[in-house]
Parts: sequence; structure tokens; C-alpha cells
Amino acid sequence: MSITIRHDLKTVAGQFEIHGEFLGAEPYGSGHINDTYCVYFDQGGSPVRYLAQRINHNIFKHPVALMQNIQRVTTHLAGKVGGERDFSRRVLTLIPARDGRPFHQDPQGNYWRIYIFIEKARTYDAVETAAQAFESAQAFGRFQRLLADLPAPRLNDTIPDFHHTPKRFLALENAVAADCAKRVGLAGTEIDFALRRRTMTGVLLDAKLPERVTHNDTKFNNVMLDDATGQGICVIDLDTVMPGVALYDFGDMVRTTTSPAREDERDLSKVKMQFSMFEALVRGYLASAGEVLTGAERQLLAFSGKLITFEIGLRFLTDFLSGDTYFKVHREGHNLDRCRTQFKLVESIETQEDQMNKLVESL
Ligand code: ADP
Ligand code: GN1
Ligand code: MG
Repeated sequence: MSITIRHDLKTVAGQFEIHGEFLGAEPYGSGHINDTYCVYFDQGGSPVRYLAQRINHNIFKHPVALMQNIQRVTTHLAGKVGGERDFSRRVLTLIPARDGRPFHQDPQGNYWRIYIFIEKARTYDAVETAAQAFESAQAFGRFQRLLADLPAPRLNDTIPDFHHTPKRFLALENAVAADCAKRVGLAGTEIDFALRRRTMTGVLLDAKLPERVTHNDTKFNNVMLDDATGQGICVIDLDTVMPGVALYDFGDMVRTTTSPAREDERDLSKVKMQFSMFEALVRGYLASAGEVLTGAERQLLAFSGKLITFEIGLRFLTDFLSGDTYFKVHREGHNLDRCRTQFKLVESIETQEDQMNKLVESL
């Protein structure tokens, strides 16, 4: 097993309630924010793996409050699915640190957590079938529904104004004005595209939709699909679970689960909103969360896909112009490539929005 890693995972994992002998660790997954590792232990002669994460505390400024949210949410969900078959694969389970806390802080100030590894399931960076779209939307909808009765107090805001699109727009305008990485000249087309769409940024906020417990990062690769059945078995990546609007979640599903292309695809001809995928998302989401949605929320389902795609495009563009300080990048122009796929998808949604709305009305 290759061990080309920056952190001492043996020492970190040793701080958690895991028995057996440490075998090794390797970087894992393709998230843009945290550092994720798969950690192997020998337990009674068999290798068992765990999922360890270093929380990116430059982005999540209050890791303790964040872990408090995750502990409350996973405990609540575990109470709901406890009786189901195979329940330990249906909800993330935190391994406690040896001092009883749900995380460990290392001497360098990094915050770590370890989860049970969900076996016989995986995430996908790009959607392949409408059945997968249905399953993921149903799983995220169910997640929202099961958390609707989370007891008070309100969850902590792990990133304030995370989906406040007008503020994301303003951040782009500021980045253009500052041009601190001298890249404005490289992104004129994308900046114009964004600036022409200012009016849509306030629509969800102005609609005064109800506040709910939402996931806020419902990327297709944040749900694990069962290898054998394809079922959306477990919603993961809970850092941004906080009070929000249901449509932030549905919108991000449209963004990440209707186009066959990866988020950083350079051949933009591959990027498109596939109607069959949208239909599967709506059906899956309504099957699990439909009962709790208001009429206003239903009416804005298609719009939310356009808005959240636009919003994440704004964020990629802002980060490109600011010198790539937020999202992990793996090549030159990576954030600009990501922005371009988002804006291409916005255009694709714009041309199909009427039919998308008609479909929602018909269901
Ligand atoms: P990021 O915030 O960086 O996106 P994630 O929490 O989404 O990090 O984790 C990154 C990847 O690790 C996921 O896409 C998934 O493939 C894998 N992963 C996360 N949690 C688990 C788990 N408990 N069991 C198995 N795989 C997991
Ligand atoms: C980040 O952590 P990850 O890779 O699932 C980001 C999301 C973006 C997404 C774009 C905390 O999600 O908001 O939509 O990248 N998470 C955070 O791919 O900013
Ligand atoms: Mg993720």
C-alpha cells in the first residue's frame, strides 16, 4: 500500500478508539476541501479500514461547532434508521477520540475525525444512469425529511451565508476590481456572462422560503451508492449541514447530476442538462421529501438548479481571479475550467427551463 502522505496518520489514528495494529494509510477521494485518508488496521488477522479526515480549518473556522453539528445530526439519523437492516451503512458513524470527544486536535492545531468506512458502496464523480440520479435525489430528500424534527437548538452555521447568492456575486465583483492575481484578462467572457445575470441572484432569498435543516453540498459524489443494488445508501460530507433552504440541496443535485461531464471537463460540448436526469431527480426527491415541500418550493425546483449552478460557477471564477486560495486545484486554470462547465450548464438549463417547469407541474 502506498504511503505518500503529508500527515502522520499512525499517530492521529492512535488517538481514536480503534483497536488492532495500524497497517497504513493512503489519500482517498476527490473532495475539494478536506484531506481525506483511508486508514487500515489489522483486527484479529483481518484488515479493516476507516475513513480519516483533516478538517480544513482555513475554510471551516469553528471546527468544534462543526463537529457538534455532525455529532447531533448523525446521532439523530442513527436513531431513525437504527432498526433497519444494514443500518451501520446507512448513516455516518463517528469513532470517538480516546478523550471522549468526536474529534482530535493534533499538536499542529489540525482537527481530525474518523468514521466507520462504508463498505460495498462508492461515490461517483459523474452520473451514468437515470437510476443513479433517482437514487441520489431520494437519499438526499430522505436526509432532509429525517432531520426535519431535529430537536432544538438550531444547528451552528458552519459557513455563514454559504448559499447567499447575492453575496457570492458581490465577491466576484470585488475580485474583478482587485484583480490580485492579474487574471481578469484571461476570463473576460466568463465575467461578462456572470455580470449579465445579476437579477436572478436574489430570487430564492426574496421568495421567503422556510428554513429547514439542509445538507448544502449535495454533490453527486456526496452520496454513496450500494455496489450490489445501486441504492443511495448513505449521505456523506456533513460539514455544511446547517439551517438552509431545501432548494439549495435540490439545486446542487441538478448542478452535479444532470450533466454527463465531470465538473472540470474541458470539452464543453459534453456539458448539458439531460432532461431524463432532471426528471429522475425530481421524482426521486419528491418521493422522499415531497410531502414536506410547500407550493412555492415546488415551483422553484427547476430555477434552483439554474441558480445554484450559477452560484458555484461564480465561486470558481472568484477563486480563479483570487489566485486559487479556496478550492484545491490540480492544474493551471483548473478553477476557470470548472467555472466554464458551470456556465455552460446554466445556458443549457436556460434553454430547457420551460419544459422543466412543465414537468414539475405535471407531477
Ligand atoms: P470532501 O469534503 O473533501 O468532499 P468527503 O467527506 O466528501 O470530503 O469525502 C471524500 C470522499 O471520501 C467521498 O467522496 C467518498 O468517496 C469517501 N468517503 C467519505 N466518507 C466515507 C465513509 N464513511 N466511508 C467510505 N468512503 C467515504
Ligand atoms: C466543495 O467538499 P466538496 O468537494 O464536496 C464545496 C461546495 C462546492 C463544491 C464544488 C465547503 O464541495 O460548496 O459546491 O466543492 N464545499 C465547500 O464542487 O465550500
Ligand atoms: Mg465531498
